[in-house]
Amino acid sequence: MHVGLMDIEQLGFIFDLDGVIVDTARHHYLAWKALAAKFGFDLTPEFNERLKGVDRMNSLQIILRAASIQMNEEDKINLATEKNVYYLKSIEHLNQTDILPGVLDFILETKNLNIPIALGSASKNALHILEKLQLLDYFTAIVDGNQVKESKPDPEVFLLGSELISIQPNHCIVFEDSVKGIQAAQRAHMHTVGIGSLKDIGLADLVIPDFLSTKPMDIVQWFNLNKQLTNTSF
Ligand code: B16
Ligand code: MG
Repeated sequence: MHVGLMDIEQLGFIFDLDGVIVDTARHHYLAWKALAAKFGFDLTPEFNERLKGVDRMNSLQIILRAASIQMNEEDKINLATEKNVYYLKSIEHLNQTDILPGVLDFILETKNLNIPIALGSASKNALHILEKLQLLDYFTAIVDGNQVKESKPDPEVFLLGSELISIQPNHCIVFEDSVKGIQAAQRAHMHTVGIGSLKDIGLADLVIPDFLSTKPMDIVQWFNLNKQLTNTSF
């Protein structure tokens, strides 16, 4: 299929961070699990799927509700801070070798195609993590948990990303590992690529297991094919 330069220039890629670029999703899980164990709640991997992509305070709220625990605001803030201290300690030695397989090449090739790249993460630690991974320079725009009021599945984080890279939402492709993140992107009228298994992330428009066997050009061609098939404002 022929893909014209104009087609590429109209697209923008928006990456989630935790679970897409780096496996910090596992560290978030272990930190919450340790905290929940303190009040006798067994936080399983299945339950953890509900926390992925959700900001810190809302994640705590979901756990407390499931454990039937009521708490005042001050105690909640202290618990969330405790979780973050645990989390930051566990990612202390994070470095460029922790970037998930295929991601660095995918980002480099995206840059070579002149497709603008934004980050759309719920994390307030995103800048710190991108710095550790030495990835900061590749992003045209970075939107994280410090800039938005609403947590995914609200579309705010992705809409701001699209605005900052000056690409209209329906020409943005979001790479996400969480159900809440895919819902946020869909509410923003963006196209979604789920990273993971069909079982966990099947509501995405396209699901890939990782970035090893997919190239940015494959995504551009997928976008153009869908545009032709649906003949809409895709
Ligand atoms: P923090 P993402 C999200 O990042 C994580 O998926 C979620 O598990 C975490 O609670 C949230 O960030 C907040 O992170 O405590 O570092 O501010 O997946 O949107 O990049
Ligand atoms: Mg994620």
